[in-house]
Amino acid sequence: MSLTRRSKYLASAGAVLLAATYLYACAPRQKVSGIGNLGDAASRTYVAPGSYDEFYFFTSGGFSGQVGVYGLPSGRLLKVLPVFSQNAENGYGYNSETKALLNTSYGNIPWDDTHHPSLSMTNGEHDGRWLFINANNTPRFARIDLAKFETTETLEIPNTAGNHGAPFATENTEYLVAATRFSIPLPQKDESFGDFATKFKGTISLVKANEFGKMDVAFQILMPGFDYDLGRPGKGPSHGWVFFTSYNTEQAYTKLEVNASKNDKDYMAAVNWKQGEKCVAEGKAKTWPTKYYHNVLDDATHTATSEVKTSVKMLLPEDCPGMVYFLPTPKSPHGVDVDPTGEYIVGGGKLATVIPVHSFSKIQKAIADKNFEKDVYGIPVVNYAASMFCEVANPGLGPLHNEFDEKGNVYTSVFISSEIVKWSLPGCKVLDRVPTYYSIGHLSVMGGDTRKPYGKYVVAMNKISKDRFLPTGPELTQSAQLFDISGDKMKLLLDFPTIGEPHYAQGILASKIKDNQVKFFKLADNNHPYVAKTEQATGLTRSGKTVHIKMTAIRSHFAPDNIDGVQVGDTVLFHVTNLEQDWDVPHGFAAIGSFSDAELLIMPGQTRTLTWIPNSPGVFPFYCTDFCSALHQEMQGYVRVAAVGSTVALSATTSKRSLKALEQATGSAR
Ligand code: RUQ
Ligand code: CUA
Repeated sequence: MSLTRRSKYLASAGAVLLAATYLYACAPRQKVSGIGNLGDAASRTYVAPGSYDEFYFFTSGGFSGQVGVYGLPSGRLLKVLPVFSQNAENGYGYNSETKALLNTSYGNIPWDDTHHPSLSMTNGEHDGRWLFINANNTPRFARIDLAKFETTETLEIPNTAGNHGAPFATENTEYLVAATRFSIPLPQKDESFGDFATKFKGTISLVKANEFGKMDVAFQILMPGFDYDLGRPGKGPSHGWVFFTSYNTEQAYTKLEVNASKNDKDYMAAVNWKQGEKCVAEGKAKTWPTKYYHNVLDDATHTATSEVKTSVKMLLPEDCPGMVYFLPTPKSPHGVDVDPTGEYIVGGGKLATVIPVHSFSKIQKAIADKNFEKDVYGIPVVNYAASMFCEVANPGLGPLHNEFDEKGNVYTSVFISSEIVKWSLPGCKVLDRVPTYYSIGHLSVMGGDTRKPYGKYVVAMNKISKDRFLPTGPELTQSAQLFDISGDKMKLLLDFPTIGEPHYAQGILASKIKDNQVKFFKLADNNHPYVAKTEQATGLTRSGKTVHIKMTAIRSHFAPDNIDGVQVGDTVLFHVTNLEQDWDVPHGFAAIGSFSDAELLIMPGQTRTLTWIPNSPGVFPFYCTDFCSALHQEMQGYVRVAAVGSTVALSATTSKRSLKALEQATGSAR
């Protein structure tokens, strides 16, 4: 990692801790740490050829806008899923079928920053239906269907800037929660920086997510102008609540590294969303005009369309008493995590020297007793001592995030001292610590955010990989490290590189996903307006300067494969349907000089469209880009392009004779 990037992190930690950072984060490397026996580590992560990993592990791609899918414990990369980015591997976001998934009120955005994967839940356990993830820069949520490993729905979050504390799922995926990182004038307008404290606001959003195609903002809560960082819904007894950390309760708007680090404690917001629901039902929310996009990929047409929404329900805390409280929390808190029992709410403080643990039952009692220190913008602030269960001492420097195992242990990532600290709940005693290489951000225990963690492994997601891998120019690979947590002592098993920056990740038992896979799309159900379900149904039509070509692909030819009558400047739309009805037989399609969509990758039973605009006369080839059979290299064709005004009629042919030969050949090649 470059010094610039390193100094960004350091700056946030403040100058005082700088020396310590260098001392710890750059401590001389041990080759292997915490492992008694290397052979044992190797065998623990060895997944023999032909065998499967026990877990799927979904990593955020960070600034790549994607999601990485790994197998654990091997650390093998299985797939890169495009979400908030165009993807050159499968044409996502380039072709006209998927482009709309990137639509926003700001326009079509080809690339964003993803942070927190969140698996859908039933009864507080991962159910394997969907994975959600946020776009941080232009606030959005996405739904990834885990039967297809495909992004199928995106929703813009209005009245928000910096969609960081998101999208964490409640116990039955009733809601995904979100909070603004950057407070802004709301409704957005031109205000002076000096009016930050009075005119700038934050929001908390509750987003309906439990039904495909119906994702929407249920309601928003207008909050004081702090920076809200991360959130976690309650579980069990605390189900119905969600907790958000905030920093910059100083409400600084310049040089935050100094000006937002003054208060000894900031606040954690405790939000009773069931109370919010009630107030909305009683008509206490205001209707705020706004504009945001909802984009859905239709199952039958394989095409995404956009809908523009024009208002949200906004709740003001003063109109809904009992909905929002603040819990003082030391110091510039970052992570907040709720333990599997739902009783303990664990904060992380970037500049804290302890790990603060709030107790849900104590919070409830303090609220009932009105045990408040004061009000902040009309929101009651619970007495620190009244909600505090314990402060874990000796947690390392800069505790950030916590995950849980099935045995009552907590694993805390500690950024500045670059380690994982294991401690007990309710004991609040540090039990073990292990160094990470280097500068850990998030960490993830298998099932570690659920009511029933699987345990077994914790993965450290590190900000710096420095000398751990072969160098690759100015930017080194991002990295994760797998630790065994089955015994008393954590043991490092494996380093593995990751795609993009792995902010957070979630591991789920493979058995919850692998048997539900869609193997191909049913051709009979394909309702794309330009589908051709047989070669007889292919054809060409011209309307003005636009030429539609309905085309099919099957091992190993296109129909038609000779196209005549196209003219310079025509917009040629190749609608290619993959006729295969078998698992793992995509076909590719590329036409020379296609400058807008470039290529297609078409799944069995699916239709995709390539836009092609010839700018000179000639005869131009197209071909299949995915090695699909012994005669893949024969899977090709030509378009003949005449000058404007030519009298050559639009026509298409597929040579019957060669077709037969090819069918026989590919049949035997299968
Ligand atoms: S957080 S910088 Cu998930 Cu620790 Cu984003
Ligand atoms: Cu189809 Cu190669």
